Amino acid sequence: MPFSPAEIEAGRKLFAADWQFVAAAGTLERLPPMRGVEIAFAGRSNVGKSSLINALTSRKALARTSHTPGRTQELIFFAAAKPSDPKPLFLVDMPGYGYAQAAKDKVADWTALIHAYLSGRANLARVYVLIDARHGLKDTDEAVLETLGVAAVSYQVVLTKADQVKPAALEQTIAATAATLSKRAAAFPEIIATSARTGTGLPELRAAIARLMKERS
Ligand SMILES: Nc1nc2c(ncn2[C@@H]2O[C@H](COP(=O)(O)OP(=O)(O)OP(=O)(O)O)[C@@H](O)[C@H]2O)c(=O)[nH]1
Ligand SMILES: [Mg+2]
Repeated sequence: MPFSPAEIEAGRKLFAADWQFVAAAGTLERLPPMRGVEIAFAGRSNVGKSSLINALTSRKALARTSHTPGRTQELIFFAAAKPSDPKPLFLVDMPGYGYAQAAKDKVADWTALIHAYLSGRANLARVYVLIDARHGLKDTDEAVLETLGVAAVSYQVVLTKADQVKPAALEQTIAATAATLSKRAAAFPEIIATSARTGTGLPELRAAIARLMKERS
């Protein structure tokens, strides 16, 4: 899905807005009303979800990040401050899954919340499933892909921390991940490799989201 210069520019513009915190929900009951278009960022704990949202929106600390896993503990909703927009775009930062060190009941609560949100949100237009470029797909990722597939929610895999691997290894991980995804109908076949640190892949990811918004308008 190569992007035209016009699409790259549309992505840049979409994300040049003034992004703001809107809501946080630690339980399903506290979710904000369904409105506009939501795009969620899911992935294992510490994969770089919050960092990617900050990089996409060019905000250093919009989403809270940490080098220790388990930083994001609620579903966090962000929106561009454009009050007149009839179909606003919301970015949703999710708690991480697969965090072995956290208390068992907390992990169970987060996992239940993640799966319930991902399978029951009518205005969830796409999920970006983040995978660490150093590690590739894990079993806990497959469980999330399964949930998304059953719920027929379209999703795309984004590799994170691409700055931490050599180009040849990155190509290998992309190929192996694409092979696994080819069996999954709800998965986008293309994989975007990103780095929140260097900015690799960010213009393409912004353009992909702008394309989705255009399709939805
Ligand atoms: N080298 C490198 N480090 C990154 C990148 N993105 C995130 N990190 C680091 O990875 C760690 C975790 O980042 P977060 O953005 O907090 O990860 P998260 O997925 O939101 O984690 P939880 O909220 O705990 O699930 C931090 O130390 C970041 O600095 C990247 O592109 N490159
Ligand atoms: Mg986080």
